[in-house]
Amino acid sequence: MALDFQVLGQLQCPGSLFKPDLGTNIGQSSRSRVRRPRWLHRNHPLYGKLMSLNWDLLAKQIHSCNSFVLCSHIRPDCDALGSELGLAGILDQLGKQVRIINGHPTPPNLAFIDPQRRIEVLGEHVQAEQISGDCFVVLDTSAWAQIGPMGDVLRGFSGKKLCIDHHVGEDDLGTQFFKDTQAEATGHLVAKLAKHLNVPINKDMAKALYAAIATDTGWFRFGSTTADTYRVIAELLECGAVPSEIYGDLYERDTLGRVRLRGRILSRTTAELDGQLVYTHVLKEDFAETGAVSSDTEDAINLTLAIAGTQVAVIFVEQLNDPGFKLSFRSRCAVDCSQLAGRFGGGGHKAAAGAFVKGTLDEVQSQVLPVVKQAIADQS
Ligand SMILES: [Mn+2]
Repeated sequence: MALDFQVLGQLQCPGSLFKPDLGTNIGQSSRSRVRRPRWLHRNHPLYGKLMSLNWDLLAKQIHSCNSFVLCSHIRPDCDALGSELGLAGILDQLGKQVRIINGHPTPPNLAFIDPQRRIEVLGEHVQAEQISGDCFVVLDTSAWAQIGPMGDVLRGFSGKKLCIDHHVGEDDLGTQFFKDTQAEATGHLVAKLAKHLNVPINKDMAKALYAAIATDTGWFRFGSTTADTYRVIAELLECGAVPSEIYGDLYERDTLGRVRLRGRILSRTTAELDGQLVYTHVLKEDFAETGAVSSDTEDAINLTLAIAGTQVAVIFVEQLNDPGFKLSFRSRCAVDCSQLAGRFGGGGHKAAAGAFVKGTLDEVQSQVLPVVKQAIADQS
């Protein structure tokens, strides 16, 4: 995963992967972490040799088990789902039994990644007490909070426990860690694992792993993208991944209503302070008039970030049930959105946050916009 929700992921994924150069932990347990010397940057010719995850140990662990339970994080994204499906494909070919069980369902817009619908949901397709196996593998997270309802299953699991991930930092999950925090996506690690195990990547696996890597790198534009990214992507193309199909499945499935709502949001965009502050709004009646639904406003604010010079963006979305507006803040500068949102009883992260304010559009805007303008003035 990149962060809590997709929007944040887009903004913060590279940052979360590149914490200060304090050394990175690779393979095995947290007790045997390998420290990366400062001179050994990712592009150094010796990097791959010296810092590679302990593939032999991981391969050995996999060979020693017969039945597997795979799980990833809540609010699963393409890297979570694609890594699970890729690893399941590897295990299938090794003749192992595999179940993929997540704490949260696959979002409908990502269902294309799992055409055989083999990903199960705890409490929906399977109950905790029905889950057993020789080996539990956590993918694309190392944090209890992100494992969600599957956490109790992991705690109570009596077999081997492994974690394959690329996130910096980890909780004591009671797993052996196989991590490469320089990797741009867990999907890349799974593709490498296939190589180490000498298992061919079939078309379905290639599609799942391509989607994992493409989305976690913001379609190959984040700072986490490397020459090695393109190398593994080239291999996935040779194994049958079709980028135009995957892109279409991900980004060309909007409803007419969503597109029309987007038109209204864009046409109402207002800029102030020489374009540093950009804001727009959605009214209750927009939903019925365009045919959009409330989730269609989810990433609308990011459209306004495309305008050159935008430092802070705010969207005011009138709520269907509460008499007021949901605010979303985005910052591309020193302005801290969590502080802005906090002024109105909300919260979030530095680059993205939200709040709810009661009142009409005029009332809400006249409360909120001066505070935002002041914050922009204070940081310059
Ligand atoms: Mn990821």
